[in-house]
Amino acid sequence: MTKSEALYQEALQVIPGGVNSPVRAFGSIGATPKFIRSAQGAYLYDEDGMQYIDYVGSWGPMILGHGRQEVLEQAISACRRGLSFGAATAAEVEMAELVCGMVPSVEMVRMVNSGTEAVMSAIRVARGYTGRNKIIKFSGCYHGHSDGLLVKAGSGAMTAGVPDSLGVPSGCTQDTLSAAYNDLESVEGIFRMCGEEIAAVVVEPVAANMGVVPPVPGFLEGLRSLCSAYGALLVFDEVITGFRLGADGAQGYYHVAPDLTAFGKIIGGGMPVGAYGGRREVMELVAPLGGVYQAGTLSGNPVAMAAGIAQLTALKAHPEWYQQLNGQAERFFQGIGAILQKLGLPYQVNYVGSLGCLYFTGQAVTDYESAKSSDTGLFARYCREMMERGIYLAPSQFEAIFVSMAHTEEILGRTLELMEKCLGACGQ
Ligand code: HOZ
Repeated sequence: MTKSEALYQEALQVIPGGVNSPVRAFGSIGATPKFIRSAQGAYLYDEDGMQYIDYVGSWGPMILGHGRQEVLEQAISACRRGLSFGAATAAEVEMAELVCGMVPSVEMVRMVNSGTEAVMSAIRVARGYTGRNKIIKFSGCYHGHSDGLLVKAGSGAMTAGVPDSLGVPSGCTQDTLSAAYNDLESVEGIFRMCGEEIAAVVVEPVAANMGVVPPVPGFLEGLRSLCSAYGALLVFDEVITGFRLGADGAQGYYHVAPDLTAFGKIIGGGMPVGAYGGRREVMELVAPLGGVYQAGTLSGNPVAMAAGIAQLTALKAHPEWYQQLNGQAERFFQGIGAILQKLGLPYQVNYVGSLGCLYFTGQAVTDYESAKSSDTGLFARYCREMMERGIYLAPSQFEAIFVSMAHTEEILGRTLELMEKCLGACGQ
């Protein structure tokens, strides 16, 4: 028995499913989790000393690669000054100025501890601002695990086949309306029906929790127009795309400005962080300025702020890094396409910037329904093969491949070679 297997057996006794977040259980690919001991650059190392090229990157934040010196040093020196004060710090001001400076639609920002909290709070603000209750979300988009948003959710909920969770009172979801991603008409239909009651449209500008589904041209622009026409707020969930597609996230990439944006993960350089922000007149509703209550002892935690500031400062100072990363990732994803062509496999590769997904379906993937057409059994086999060869992929068809700055051409090339072998093996 490997150390990972032994740890998993132990974990099963005391942690539900042996893990602290469902996707990590590897259940959907018929495997057991690798217990990770350390990480450096593009690599993860498990408790058995196995090395893996990491395409999860802690589900997004490790855009610079693991163990970046400038991030570690700032975090360690912040640790020495104190782990938590539950009081205002200069670092919070610096972080807020950085975020507002990098993302033009964000004039004020509030730090929280996770993406879940960020989206949940942004929606509360939207409801407080508009005085309305209903929200529109999209099937297959995942916005964390708050009650009102676990409706046709992507990510782990989709993998586990339970996109609506037990334990969520129907009262909590009665104001959550679902539309189809990339289908503006489905949104227009809802607005026509009850436009005066809609507080917000919340969307992942690139859906990255049902694999990776880019918005079709006009979709985000259409949402913007509908929200403006009906007096609803447009909320972008940029937990995955923020500071990843570019310094100004998906909203800069697609040139569509939301009213509110939720951030997560990447904003803390790997520490537990989230944030939400947007137009000043809207954010001024947040307590103690306004009547929308939201609070947290660990919000703006000094260690998290230090790591996040270091990462964002580096990204801000090097806009060319995004060009480099996106270019490299594009060649990688095109390389996957070339392998599929060579092997005569009809599968689909979707990508935007350094986010991508290989779907085991012959159908173009543009929404939840088409994403679900992927053969998850085949994905499971492929994923296990890759893992055995030292490539660490998210153990779910419905998560993204994350490429980081630490993935050199050589590493990406080596991955493609192994991928060709695995896809060849799976096709037989
Ligand atoms: N919600 C994350 C994927 N989109 C999974 C987080 C985790 O398991 O760490």
